[in-house]
Amino acid sequence: MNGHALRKCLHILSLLLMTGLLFSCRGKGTLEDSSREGLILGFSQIGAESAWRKCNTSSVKEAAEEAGVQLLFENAEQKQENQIKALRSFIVYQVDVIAFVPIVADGWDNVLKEAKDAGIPVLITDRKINTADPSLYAGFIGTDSKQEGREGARFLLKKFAGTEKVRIVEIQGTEGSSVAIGRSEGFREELEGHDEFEIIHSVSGDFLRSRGYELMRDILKRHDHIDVIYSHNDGMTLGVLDALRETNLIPGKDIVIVTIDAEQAAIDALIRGEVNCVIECNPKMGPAIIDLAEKLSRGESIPPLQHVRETVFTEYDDLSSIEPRGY
Ligand code: GZL
Repeated sequence: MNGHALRKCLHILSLLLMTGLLFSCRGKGTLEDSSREGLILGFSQIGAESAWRKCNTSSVKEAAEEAGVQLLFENAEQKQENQIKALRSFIVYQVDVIAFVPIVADGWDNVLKEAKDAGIPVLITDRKINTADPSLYAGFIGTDSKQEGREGARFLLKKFAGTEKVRIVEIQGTEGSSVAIGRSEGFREELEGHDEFEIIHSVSGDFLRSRGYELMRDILKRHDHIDVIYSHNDGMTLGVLDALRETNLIPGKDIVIVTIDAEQAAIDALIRGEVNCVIECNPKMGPAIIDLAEKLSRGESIPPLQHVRETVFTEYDDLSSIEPRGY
């Protein structure tokens, strides 16, 4: 048997074992009886691509532990197909509630129909999905990415008031993700009618620091005059700063930088003057997710859409009072 066939068999065997084990430790008889332990929540996380994501994961795990919720946690390693497999395994296991971060906005209807048919409520968190059937999930809690984009544009409108020409480079997040779409749309909507602002280059860095670095080196070869970098997350911004350190350009002065997430490293860069505006995107939604999951497990309805509280930090603020970010 060649290596590929062996890997295939092992994969199938592991899936059967997982399903078998899951059934054996749950057993049909225990699903209904009162001896069953508390809420069982299946959670599919997209990966660990940024400090923000790692904090988001910790927040969910800590909140589940605090609440005595049995958490089945799956890391999809940036692949939608892994998330779909995870959701299907949660359905087989007959969890009480499913929660997940959809890495991209499209392609969820089929698996959500399977969850609905199995009578398992689904909570969507952090990123949104596109679907023609809103009955496929119980509700959403996460960040308002369009508002984040608007805030970035508002800062630039203030910073460059009266300037004739402002050349902007946009480094976007994961293509097809609701947050990259929202941050692009909100930013552009706010700049509408201000023709002095021109987006001269827009490219996806997939929320990764390494891509931010590689892209910035390439962009500097293509454009000899850049006024602003608008980066969809701090991880990519740190890569941009890595690249700028290899030049004689002074970040925050020669090139204005707007970034989103508000991880500690970005706040530190703001305090050093290397970054000009940091828009908070709050990853600490674990307690709210657990609270909503518990409501769903009791058959209660939840709000269809909830945005977490977020703020903006800029060079115009008193930066000495910013609380440690914790991520
Ligand atoms: C935003 C979240 C994004 C963060 C990135 O809600 O989905 O994903 O901005 C993370 O840091 O990778």
